[in-house]
Amino acid sequence: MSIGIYSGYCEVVNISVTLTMDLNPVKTLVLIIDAQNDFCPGGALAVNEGDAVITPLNLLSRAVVNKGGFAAATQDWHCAGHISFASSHSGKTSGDVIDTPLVKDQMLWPDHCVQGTKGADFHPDLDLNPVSMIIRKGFRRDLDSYSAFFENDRQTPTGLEGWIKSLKVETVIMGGIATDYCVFFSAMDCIKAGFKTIIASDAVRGVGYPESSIEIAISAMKDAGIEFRSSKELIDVFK
Ligand code: VGL
Ligand code: ZN
Repeated sequence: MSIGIYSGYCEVVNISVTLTMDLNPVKTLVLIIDAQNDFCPGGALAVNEGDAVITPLNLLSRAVVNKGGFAAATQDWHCAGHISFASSHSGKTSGDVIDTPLVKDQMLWPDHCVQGTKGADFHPDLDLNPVSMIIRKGFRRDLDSYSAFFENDRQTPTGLEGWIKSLKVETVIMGGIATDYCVFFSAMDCIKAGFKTIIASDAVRGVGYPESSIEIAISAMKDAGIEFRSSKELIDVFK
């Protein structure tokens, strides 16, 4: 009798795991966030092991696109003198936080991802062949953008949401840089827009400033219903 109850419980657990990973590739998008030179070792805003996201993202986007799904990439794309650069504000240094006319609590950064520079290019090993949409953000001088969906005034759209919805995509698998900034804001906007949102857990790396920002971002994403899966686990679904 008790064995019967126990096996019933196991079945329920198994079913819920299967359902979570039952992804329709045709309704799935891999969204690659800011896999650019300036966020990788040697770059202007280098993130520890930033380049480690490239291989799992290449494998994921290829696997999903081969099964009829989609891949898109964001590109941080600032003009020289951008408002998010500490160098644009006298007496300020990167890591300082200021209020700007459009954004309260804007963090200041070293000059990075300046349009047309090598730092703004995608990492040379990133496979752009499966990528059918590149969305550039943060190109207005007076407005920064962390999220792939809305700029830092939280109301100016990038247009990505409409593109994704027009493709009837339901699930977005996300990875890239930085876990605690552009990935975080993108993933939070993504789930808010109604997409099932999954982070490829081994395909993200974070800035880690201020202290604990990566851990805080991950727990806030989990609280919001965003799932975390290894890229291998995700790729296996599309085999
Ligand atoms: C990013 C800081 C400034 C990011 C972009 O890609 O996470 N972080 N610009
Ligand atoms: Zn930026």
